[in-house]
Amino acid sequence: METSRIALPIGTTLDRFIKNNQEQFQYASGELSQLLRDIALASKVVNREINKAGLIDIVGAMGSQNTGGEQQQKLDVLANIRFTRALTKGGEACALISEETESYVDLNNHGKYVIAIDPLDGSSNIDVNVSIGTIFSIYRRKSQVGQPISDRDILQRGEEQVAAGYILYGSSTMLVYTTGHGVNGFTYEPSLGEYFLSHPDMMMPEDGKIYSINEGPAHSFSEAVKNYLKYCKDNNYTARYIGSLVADFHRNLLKGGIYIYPATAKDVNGKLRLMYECNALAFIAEQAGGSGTDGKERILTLKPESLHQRTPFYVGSKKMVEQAMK
Ligand code: AHM
Ligand code: MG
Repeated sequence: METSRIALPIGTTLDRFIKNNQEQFQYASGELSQLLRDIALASKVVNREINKAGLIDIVGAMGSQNTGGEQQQKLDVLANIRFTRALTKGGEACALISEETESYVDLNNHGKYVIAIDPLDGSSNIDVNVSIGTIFSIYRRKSQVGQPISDRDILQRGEEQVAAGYILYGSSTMLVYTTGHGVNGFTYEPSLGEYFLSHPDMMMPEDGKIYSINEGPAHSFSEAVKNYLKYCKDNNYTARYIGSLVADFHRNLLKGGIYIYPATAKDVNGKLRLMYECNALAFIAEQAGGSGTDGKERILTLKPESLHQRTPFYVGSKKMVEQAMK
C-alpha cells in the first residue's frame, strides 16, 4: 500500500523518523524499523573504533585475505564482528551475507530479513585517514520462518530490496538510507550519540560534471569506456576519485556526477560486488532520481548467481549515465 511521505523537520532523530515513517512499509510490523536501528547502533560502535584508529592497535593488515583474495584490514574484521553481533542480538534477520565471509551466516531462523553488507568499504584508506563506509541491503526472506534458508532467500535481485543504505565515516559521519520512498540522510552527533535528520528527501542532480574513475588501468578499458572518458575531458568535466565507493557516491549524490568501475583486462567483471556494494547504491541512486547499470542492464534487475559476484558499475546522475551508455 502506497502512502504519502510524512515530512519531518531537520533535526528529527533517526529513531523518531523511522517510527513515524513505519507505516509506509507494506509489512509494517516494526521489524524492519528495529533492523535499521540495529544497523545504526552497530555503526556508532564502528564509528568510535574508526575514530581511535591511529591510537590503538587496529590499523593495518590482519595478515589474512577475504573471499576476493584482498588483504583484510583489522578494522574490516572488527566492523564485521560489530555488525554481525548487533544483527544477531536484534533477532530480525535470518541470514547475513558479508564481504568478509565466504558463505552466508545463519542468524535467527525466525527472522524475516536477509541482510547483505560490506561492513567497511574502502578499507585500504583507513591507515591514511581518508573517508570509508558501510553499505547494506535488506531483503525479505522468501521461505517461511523456521524453514531452512535457501538460495531463493539469499540470491535475490536488487529490485527486491526493501531497504538499503550506507554509512559514511567522513568529516562527519552520516547514515543515508531508503525504504523505497525517497532517500534521507542523517548526521551523527557524537556527543549525544544520535543521528539527526540533516538531508531530507535527497535528490541527485539530473546532470553533472564530475566523473569518478580510477584511470590507472585505462589501457585495458573497452573502446566505449575510453570514448566516454574522452568525452568527459573534451567537455571540461572535473575528475574526482577518492577510492572509497561510499564517499565518491555520496559526493556525486549531492553534487551530480557519475561513478564508474568498468571491466578491465584483469577484472573482466570489474571489481565491485553486486550483492553488497552495487545493489544498495543503485537502489539509492534510483530513489534519488539517478540510475545504476552494468553497462547493458539496470543493476537492480541482474540475477545474482553467487554471493560475491562482481559487476561493472556505472552509477550517478541520470543524464550522465545515459550519456555514458551512448
Ligand atoms: P574494498 O571493498 O576491498 O574496500 O574495495 C572496494 C573499493 C571501493 O570503495 C573503491 O571505489 C574501489 O575499491 C577502489 O578500487 P581501486 O583501488 O581499484 O580504484
Ligand atoms: Mg567493499
